[in-house]
Amino acid sequence: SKQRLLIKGGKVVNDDQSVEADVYVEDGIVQQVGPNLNPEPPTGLIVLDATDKLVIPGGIDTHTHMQFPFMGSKSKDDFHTGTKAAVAGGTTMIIDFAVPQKGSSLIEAFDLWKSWADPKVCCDYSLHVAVTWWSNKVKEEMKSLVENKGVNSFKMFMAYKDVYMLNDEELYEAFSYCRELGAVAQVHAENGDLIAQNSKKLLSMGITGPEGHILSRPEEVEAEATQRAITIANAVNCPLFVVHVMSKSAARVLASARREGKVVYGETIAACLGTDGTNYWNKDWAHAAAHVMGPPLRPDPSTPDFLMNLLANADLSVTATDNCTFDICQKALGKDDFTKIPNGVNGVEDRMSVVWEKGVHSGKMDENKFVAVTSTNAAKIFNLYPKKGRIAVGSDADIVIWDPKATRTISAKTHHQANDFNIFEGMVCHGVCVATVSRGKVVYEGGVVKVTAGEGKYVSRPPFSPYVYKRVRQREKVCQPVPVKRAPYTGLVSITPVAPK
Ligand code: DUC
Ligand code: ZN
Ligand code: ZN
Ligand code: ZN
Repeated sequence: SKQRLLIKGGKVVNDDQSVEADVYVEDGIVQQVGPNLNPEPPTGLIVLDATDKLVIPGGIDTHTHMQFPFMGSKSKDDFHTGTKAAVAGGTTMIIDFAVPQKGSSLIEAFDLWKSWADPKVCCDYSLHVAVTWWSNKVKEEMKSLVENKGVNSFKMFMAYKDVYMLNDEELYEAFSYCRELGAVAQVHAENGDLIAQNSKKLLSMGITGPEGHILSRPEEVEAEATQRAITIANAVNCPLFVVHVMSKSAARVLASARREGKVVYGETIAACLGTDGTNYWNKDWAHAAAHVMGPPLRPDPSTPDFLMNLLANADLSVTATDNCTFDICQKALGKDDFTKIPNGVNGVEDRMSVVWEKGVHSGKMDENKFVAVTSTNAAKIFNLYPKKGRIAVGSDADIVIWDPKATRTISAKTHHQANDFNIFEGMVCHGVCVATVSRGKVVYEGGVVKVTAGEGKYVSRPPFSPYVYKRVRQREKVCQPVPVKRAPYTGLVSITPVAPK
């Protein structure tokens, strides 16, 4: 479009520096960043005043499930309401998941998800693809998705037994092939066999409520799978991205692997930064069930602070949401059996404010780190950078004007999401999105969303992200076992083997 936009008087914040500067946008692309810009001609120029505000790269949510057919239901926010809510909260790109059933085509799943998203999205999006079974056909399809569809990340589930779960041999093969393709292997790290056994036992004891969900999936179920995924990925030198790191135990496992130099990245989600698993014992069933997601939120109330500290020191890299909303009626599918409560919570609208409140307002991180964990790191890992994740000449004009002083109280009564519950209900957040620009168009301003369904675009992501693969190759050089020709054995010749009698 020929729309021209000037963002005046703000402080431009990237992950590495902040500068007082105006930003001039044309054709959806940042054209100039600098002080006192006066683009010609002045007529037909839309001016946004950013005085006393921060001008930040739009948020990237690396983990959503819009209109996801899951656990006998379909998540309530579709690609329209979901992306509307995203831009209202300062997120300008989501990466959702195409999830094929076991035995079915990955490419068909990708095409199906894309056909759902394209007519509805109000901001840019991309798609990870799940590998839920293993065969030569799956390999061929992964290759084709990388080469022809712009997919550079595949998600493997270690949970959801019989539905999506892979065993260790399949994980090994999938990770190994991701390495060959230059993709990033993502993993949902929970021990699915253990969850199934624990659930059976709890149900037989008569524990059917939402607390059964957390009792069946204690922290070590997540930590063990996280360790196993790291071990398998490291064996084949595949970069690993652990989605939704939810517990202190799993985060510790991931952090120590990173400190050993392994190429692993951790994503945590707004839900476990802004609330916790004590909600599973709420006496209102609907309230407790609304918090059911996999992995579960943790009852240890020190978890949110712990995870935020790890984001601040780069042991964790990315904040996302796992946005997968179900309303109370959908959740009620599991009223007599916690294993049937559709798993999922909200977050896509509130993530930026929750991270600002718990991260920056609390003093744990600065504004640059905030940009890193809400946008830039994701852009680098998934090879979108510097088109996304940065405000610089030539970058896409996905920009948010952020008021660090304003406050907002989160509520289902005022949110833009389609479901009837908000897990952050009543939370007061400093840090408010006042305007959102998507590809150079103002899509949110002064509390009003001004979007057109289908205006967002699918974004291709080429393989071999330099940010990730530079490290993979360095490590390959250092850590590959080099076959050494050893001297012939001595001694063995003089021994006569004796079989047991
Ligand atoms: N966990 C959820 O809570 N929802 C969707 C899928 C998942 O892994
Ligand atoms: Zn998951
Ligand atoms: Zn998910
Ligand atoms: Zn506060």
